[in-house]
Amino acid sequence: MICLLKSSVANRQPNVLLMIVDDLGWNDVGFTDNKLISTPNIDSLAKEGIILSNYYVSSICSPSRSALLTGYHPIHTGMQHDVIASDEPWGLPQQFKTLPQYLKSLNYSTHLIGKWHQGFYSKRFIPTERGFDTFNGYLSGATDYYDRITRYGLQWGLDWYEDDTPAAYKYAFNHTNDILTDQTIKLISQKSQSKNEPWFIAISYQAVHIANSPKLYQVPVDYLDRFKFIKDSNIRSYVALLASLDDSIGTIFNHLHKTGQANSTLIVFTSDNGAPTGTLTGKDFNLGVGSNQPLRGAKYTLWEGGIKGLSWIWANWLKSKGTVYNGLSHITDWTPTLFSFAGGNESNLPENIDGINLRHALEDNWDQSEIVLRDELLHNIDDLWNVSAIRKGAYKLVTGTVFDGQFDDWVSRNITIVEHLFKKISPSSKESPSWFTLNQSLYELDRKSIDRKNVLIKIDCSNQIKTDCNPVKDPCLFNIELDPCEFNNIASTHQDIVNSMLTRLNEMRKTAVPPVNRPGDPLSAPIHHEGYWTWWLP
Ligand SMILES: *[C@@H]1O[C@H](CO)[C@@H](O)[C@H](O)[C@H]1NC(C)=O
Ligand SMILES: *[C@@H]1O[C@H](CO)[C@@H](O)[C@H](O)[C@H]1NC(C)=O
Ligand SMILES: *[C@@H]1O[C@H](CO)[C@@H](O)[C@H](O)[C@H]1NC(C)=O
Ligand SMILES: *[C@@H]1O[C@H](CO)[C@@H](O)[C@H](O)[C@H]1NC(C)=O
Ligand SMILES: *[C@@H]1O[C@H](CO)[C@@H](O)[C@H](O)[C@H]1NC(C)=O
Ligand SMILES: *[C@@H]1O[C@H](CO)[C@@H](O)[C@H](O)[C@H]1NC(C)=O
Ligand SMILES: [Ca+2]
Repeated sequence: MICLLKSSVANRQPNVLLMIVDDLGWNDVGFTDNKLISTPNIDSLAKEGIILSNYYVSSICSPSRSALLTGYHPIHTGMQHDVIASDEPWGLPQQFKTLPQYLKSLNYSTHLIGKWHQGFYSKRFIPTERGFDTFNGYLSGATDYYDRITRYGLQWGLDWYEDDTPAAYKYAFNHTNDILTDQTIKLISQKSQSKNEPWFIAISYQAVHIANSPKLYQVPVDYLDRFKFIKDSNIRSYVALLASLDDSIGTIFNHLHKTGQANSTLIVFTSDNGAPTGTLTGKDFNLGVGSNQPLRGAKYTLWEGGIKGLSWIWANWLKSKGTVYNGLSHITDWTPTLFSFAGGNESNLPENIDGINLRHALEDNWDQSEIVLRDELLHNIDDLWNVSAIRKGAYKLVTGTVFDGQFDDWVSRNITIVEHLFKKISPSSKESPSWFTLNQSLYELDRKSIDRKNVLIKIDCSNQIKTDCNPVKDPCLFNIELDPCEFNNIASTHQDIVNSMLTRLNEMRKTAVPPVNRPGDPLSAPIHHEGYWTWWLP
């Protein structure tokens, strides 16, 4: 009986819409119970879908996206150290099959819209050579939100492509968010004409990354005007950029609905790393005014603020909609999970893939006290920066630090907001376009779920004991379940656990491959390539 019911919902391969948000902090969405940030479209889908409350990503872009795309931990692909700078001749090694390649083997059409950041020095590394049928976006890690120009060092160059064709001029002077929304909507419309072919669209937002450093955020004027009452101009721009991101997600969801495809589409939302907070703490790098509050650390660090990701999944047919998945999960899990949702047989994935298929756990809302899919999670081992962290059950061990510990603290973003003004411009999730659609149409909405307390994943760290931790000198140990904000280093009283976790780290270190990083090459300079950042080696 149960089998029959299941097959009736899964008789068609679902479309997959993957939404990747860049540098989004834990405290930058409403569904973590933030009272000062409003992301009503994201929140309605999150609350109506399944929130992954113990989800981890890498601390920076290129490693995180490589893990998302391959299902392999960055220590196993050579992507574990730093990001790919625009002038550096390296990228995600080709021997690793990508999620779009797996999905193509199941007859999906595959599309990437937005940021790549997995290497482009040779044409072999660009999205259309790595599994995507089409690509519309930029290759580097950060770029201008309007003029399509990417700066790296002293070099400036254009960076926008349609597949492998330079297309910066065609898209110049529109805001990236508008371009990505518009392209996604066009593609979704096209797809509604060919209903039998399942599709995979990855929309990889530029928001809420900074533009070309040291320039921070660029936002359409009408959005800025909405937030006039926020005094700090960087924070005002950031909040406005978040609002435009949220609107994009609402617009895209409603377009799925209008074209009759929302019912047959699985939506996955993920951040790629924690927010950089350098601007808030007066630094001149790791710039940004995002917030990981109340978590410790920021982008680049292996503290929770750098690696605790934001993720949810929504599909109308999921029986467990409106719940929270509390099991430990990792960004590598999406490749096997989405392959499985798409009808793939796990035995066709490489045996040594690191990601775990969460499909059944998500679909059936497994009670984590009974089934533990993942008890251990390696955050990273980076022997060039001498930093590592690993999780085992509730415990987390941290060794070393990056940038001399400059981002090891708890950073609070101080938004002074006039509450009644904020309420006026910030609709609750129940007033958002996504909610309107979910509520008005026949999406089997569980009306109780949106209000249910347990869908909030608020982290409370008040009243914590603080114990010193100097991870450069000695490993620090935390009980993340009791102390999610890493205040209380319990290494000295739990030496046995420290030792066994160090042993485990060393075992994992032996399975690591050397980082594939290579130093910058002056021949990459756009001045040699008609003003574009493009592939410059065979
Ligand atoms: C993919 O399409 C081919 C050709 O139409 C077909 O033989 C094959 O069964 C399809 N594979 C899947 C997984 O649907
Ligand atoms: C790009 O900007 C032009 C001029 O303002 C506008 O007409 C057009 O609709 C914009 N395109 C998108 C995709 O927003
Ligand atoms: C998956 O593949 C294995 C090995 O080919 C096979 O034994 C198994 O029946 C397949 N499972 C499904 C659900 O098709
Ligand atoms: C990492 O450790 C090695 C060996 O102790 C040392 O030579 C190197 O300078 C360290 N690197 C950093 C970035 O601290
Ligand atoms: C936040 O800003 C207000 C007003 O400027 C100030 O009174 C308060 O001390 C600040 N709080 C923190 C934590 O910086
Ligand atoms: C979505 O599918 C369900 C059946 O699973 C159906 O009852 C509902 O009417 C569909 N909604 C829309 C908007 O097509
Ligand atoms: Ca990022």
